[in-house]
Amino acid sequence: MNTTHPSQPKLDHLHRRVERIVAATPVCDVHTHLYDPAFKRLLLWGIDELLVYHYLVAEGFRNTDLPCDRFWELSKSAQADLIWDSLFVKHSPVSEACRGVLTTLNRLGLDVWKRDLDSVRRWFAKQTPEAYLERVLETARVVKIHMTNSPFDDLERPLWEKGFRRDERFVAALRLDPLLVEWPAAAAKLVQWGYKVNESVSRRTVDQVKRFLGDWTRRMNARYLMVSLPPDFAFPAKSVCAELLEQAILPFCREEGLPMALMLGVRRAVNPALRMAGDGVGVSDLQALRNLCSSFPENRFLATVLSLENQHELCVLARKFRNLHLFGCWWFTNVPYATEAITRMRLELLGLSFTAQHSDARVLDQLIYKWDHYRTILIQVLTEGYAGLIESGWEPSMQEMQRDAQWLLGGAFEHFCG
Ligand code: RAT
Ligand code: ZN
Repeated sequence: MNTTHPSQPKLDHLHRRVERIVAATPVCDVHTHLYDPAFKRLLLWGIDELLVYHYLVAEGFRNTDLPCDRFWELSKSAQADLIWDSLFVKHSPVSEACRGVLTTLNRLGLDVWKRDLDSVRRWFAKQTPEAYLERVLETARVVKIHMTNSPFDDLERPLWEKGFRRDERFVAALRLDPLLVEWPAAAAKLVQWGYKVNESVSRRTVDQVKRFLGDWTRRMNARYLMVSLPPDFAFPAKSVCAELLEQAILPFCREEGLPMALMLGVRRAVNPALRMAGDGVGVSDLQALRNLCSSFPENRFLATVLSLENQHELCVLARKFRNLHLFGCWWFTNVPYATEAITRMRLELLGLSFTAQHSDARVLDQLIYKWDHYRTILIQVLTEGYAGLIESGWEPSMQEMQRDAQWLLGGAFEHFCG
């Protein structure tokens, strides 16, 4: 009987093996804010974009007395200078978002230790968007990118309406926040676009919203629909959000066979002066998600939660409902402290039936660090999981480990979405 604890050399060997496998496994990134290159300037990249990422802006404001308004009046490169100075020069850049910039530059072969922002800028000035895209995808080993696409976004809508040649690596996801959380302003837009809705959730409104969803799903070839919701989201409820979800969106998803992604727990504009950096988090009442999963077994729900406090309850919920698929460690939980705990908890409670991570990248280059840092965590957690199996007398083969890594990094998601 082979039940002894694996020896240290055996554990080291296992770790190296898992490391090689996870490093080589291509990622299907299930949620980002990146755009198909046809959107030109909407696909952000380069050092200044990296430095003015809203995760860093929030941290930068903690180290300066500059009034918020003055910061927003500055040019992008002046904002980037300020952030560089306050977060990288005056203090060691140990936060996850700061370290991310360094990992990215380091993996691209730049000498970050020189602390020379000008030379970094000169390096980026020599890159072309086309070649740089290939380089980043190759370095990050990302093969498919899900975008976040909103018909309510005035910058992206015109190109969708005009049509363009798609890059097949960039997959669309239809984002519906304004429709569900900014009614009746969204109703006014729909009317303007020729959908005859009224402010109440009437039969006609429901039909017209479904027509709107159909038009945009087809136009984008969207893989799933998605919304982010505040902690007090309730279902069922006498709210436009709950009623539109029940009467228009979920029936549409059922008819079209599309999953609905729910991102729960964001408190928007906690500090509006920080603009995009001003959103916060709250603990969600997951009773709403439970009600959705049990009332609509024919619907498939993708879910992620922002609050650390909700993670365990979410895992247990996923054990009860196979129409619920968990994905990623979202935003404020995308720090090693949390990703390690969340990934381990999911693995121990759900086995491999979840999608380990999404990058949420807003700047192309961030794919490099977000996946580099997460792979390190996944290697650690998987190694421990396999060590436990070995201790129980079950030695996983190389092929089995490769299969598992593929599953966690996109395979399970593709399977769930159908
Ligand atoms: O992570 C982020 O960049 C946030 O600003 C949000 O975009 C969040 O991920 C979302 O999709 O709402
Ligand atoms: Zn996002």
